Amino acid sequence: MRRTQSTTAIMVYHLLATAILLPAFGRAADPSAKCLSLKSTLQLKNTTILDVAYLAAPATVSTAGACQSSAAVTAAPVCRVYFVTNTTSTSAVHGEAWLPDTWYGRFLGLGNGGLNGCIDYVGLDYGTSLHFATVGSDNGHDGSSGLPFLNHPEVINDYAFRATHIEAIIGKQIITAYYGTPAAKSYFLSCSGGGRQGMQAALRYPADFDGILTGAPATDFNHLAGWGGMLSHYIGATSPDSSATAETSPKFIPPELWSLVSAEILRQCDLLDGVRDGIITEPDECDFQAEVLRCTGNQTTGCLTQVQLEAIKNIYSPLFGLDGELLYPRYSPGAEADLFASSVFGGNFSSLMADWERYAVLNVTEHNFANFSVHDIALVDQVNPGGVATFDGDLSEFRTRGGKFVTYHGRRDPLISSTNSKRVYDLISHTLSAPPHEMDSFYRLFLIPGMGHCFGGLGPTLFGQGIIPGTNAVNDSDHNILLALVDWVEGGVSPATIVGSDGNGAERTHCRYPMRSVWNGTVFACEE
Ligand SMILES: *[C@@H]1O[C@H](CO)[C@@H](O)[C@H](O)[C@H]1NC(C)=O
Ligand SMILES: *[C@@H]1O[C@H](CO)[C@@H](O)[C@H](O)[C@H]1NC(C)=O
Ligand SMILES: *[C@@H]1O[C@H](CO)[C@@H](O)[C@H](O)[C@H]1NC(C)=O
Ligand SMILES: *[C@@H]1O[C@H](CO)[C@@H](O)[C@H](O)[C@H]1NC(C)=O
Ligand SMILES: *[C@@H]1O[C@H](CO)[C@@H](O)[C@H](O)[C@H]1NC(C)=O
Ligand SMILES: *[C@@H]1O[C@H](CO)[C@@H](O)[C@H](O)[C@H]1NC(C)=O
Ligand SMILES: *[C@@H]1O[C@H](CO)[C@@H](O)[C@H](O)[C@H]1NC(C)=O
Ligand SMILES: *[C@@H]1O[C@H](CO)[C@@H](O)[C@H](O)[C@H]1NC(C)=O
Ligand SMILES: [Ca+2]
Repeated sequence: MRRTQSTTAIMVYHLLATAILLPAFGRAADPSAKCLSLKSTLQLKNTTILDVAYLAAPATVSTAGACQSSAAVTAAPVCRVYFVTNTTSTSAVHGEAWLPDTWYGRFLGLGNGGLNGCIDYVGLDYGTSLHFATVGSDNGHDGSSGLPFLNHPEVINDYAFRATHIEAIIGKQIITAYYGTPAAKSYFLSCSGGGRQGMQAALRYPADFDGILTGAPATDFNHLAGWGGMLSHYIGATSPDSSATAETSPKFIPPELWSLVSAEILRQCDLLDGVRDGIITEPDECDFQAEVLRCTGNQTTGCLTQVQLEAIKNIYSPLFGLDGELLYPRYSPGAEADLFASSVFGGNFSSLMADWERYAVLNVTEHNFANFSVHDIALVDQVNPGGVATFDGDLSEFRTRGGKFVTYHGRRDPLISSTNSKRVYDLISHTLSAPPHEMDSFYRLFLIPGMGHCFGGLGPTLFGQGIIPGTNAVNDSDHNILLALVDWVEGGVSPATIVGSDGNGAERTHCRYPMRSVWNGTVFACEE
């Protein structure tokens, strides 16, 4: 990664790039002085500039408030502008713009994760390392809890749709003020909850971004949260902050039995793709039969009781609503082995669902989740706070404007089913009457076998998604999905595949849906 290079090397690189490649943009004569002058010269509607600082690379950055654990080292020298924009009299969005000395004329907006409230420092660092003027926001509240939503509908609106829009508006204005020229192209990059924000932007503010890159998007948000609640319910969890109740429930499945379940899932399904490597390339084809793990005779350990078998059966079945309609796809077989799965099956009731239902739907601080059911989900659906659902296939305006949308999803994602991303693709395709060859002209979904939530997992899962440091930030569009999007938007070159690396030399070509990843005896190739 570039961050490991010396500052001198970075400076030389920048000077070369400026002189040879970038006559139109590039460095200010004295970036530090120019940066600091923004403190008094920036005048933006409804906005207060809280701080302006020039940061040479590397530097450590931290912020006050509930997210203060978020800190980062900058990969490139930047002008950092910290601002707050009032969105109404009872809500405001805090944000940071990181403006690299060497700028390639591009704006990159960032999202957030889960219910948070935390500026994405990894994304700011990543974006500026690739010379984007990068802007992140706090999504309208501070911290990871949903408590700020309680009796604050405008804070919910910021979370559901407005913070990203404000980030785009204010971000573009700051860029114009600093560089003296507007951004030529605008991009959005985020994962998980931020993936939902990206989709919401395309639906609601299709002019905000020319290119949108989302990972593991939390689309169909109310049903995703409700599904999380049902997964908790299946294993006997009743409270978001105590695992005691679930661990004593007969429905609870302790870690050693999950290991048994995972081993059995692999025994039944690993070879479906032709390679025994621990990766189930297409989990939707894994028809996992748990019966073989049933306790027999006087066996009491290393097996599942009838009640536990019921829980497993529920977990690996789709979730249907009161009228038999599909609410959310099933849990992906194999995903239970991912590190983050313990936050789903560890014994606490889903904090996403608990916070959302208490603070945004019921407007209470206390609620007993002992009898959680699809009735709760129906209520959440009915209120749909802030229009957060984000399950709408009408991307026609975004497409008509020439917007490009790239999305990816790990097939071993333990928090958000990758099958839901197929479902969203199919929804858009159906809504626009666009078969795959037409979808290809503006919307591409890459499914990543073995990958967990946004990153990590098994196999070659690094492709420049930027959600963690060291995500393979190479300047190579085949291996970097963000730069592949740039090529598509600016050069008309659409990404046919994306190549993942494992950091140790192994690679795998990841396919775009509905193509399939097929082993031909030597490599996995993409086939219709
Ligand atoms: C934003 O709102 C706060 C609180 O209502 C107020 O004190 C501040 O002056 C407002 N800022 C701007 C720029 O309007
Ligand atoms: C400023 O905030 C007010 C509400 O407080 C809003 O009506 C107005 O549209 C905002 N202006 C801009 C440019 O965002
Ligand atoms: C990638 O490298 C090419 C030259 O090979 C250069 O023109 C381009 O600006 C670089 N892009 C980024 C984002 O660094
Ligand atoms: C019960 O367990 C004992 C000791 O492990 C074993 O010898 C016996 O055969 C078991 N009985 C049945 C019915 O499986
Ligand atoms: C359950 O929640 C408590 C309180 O937030 C936390 O300390 C604990 O680690 C959680 N347990 C699991 C298994 O996630
Ligand atoms: C909670 O407040 C929201 C507005 O934020 C409202 O739409 C909803 O109906 C309220 N819920 C109840 C149960 O009153
Ligand atoms: C849950 O349902 C059971 C059985 O109907 C009932 O006895 C219990 O009081 C309910 N618990 C809560 C918290 O509503
Ligand atoms: C499998 O695909 C690779 C890459 O396209 C190719 O080089 C190789 O010859 C193929 N192997 C077989 C057995 O078709
Ligand atoms: Ca396999």
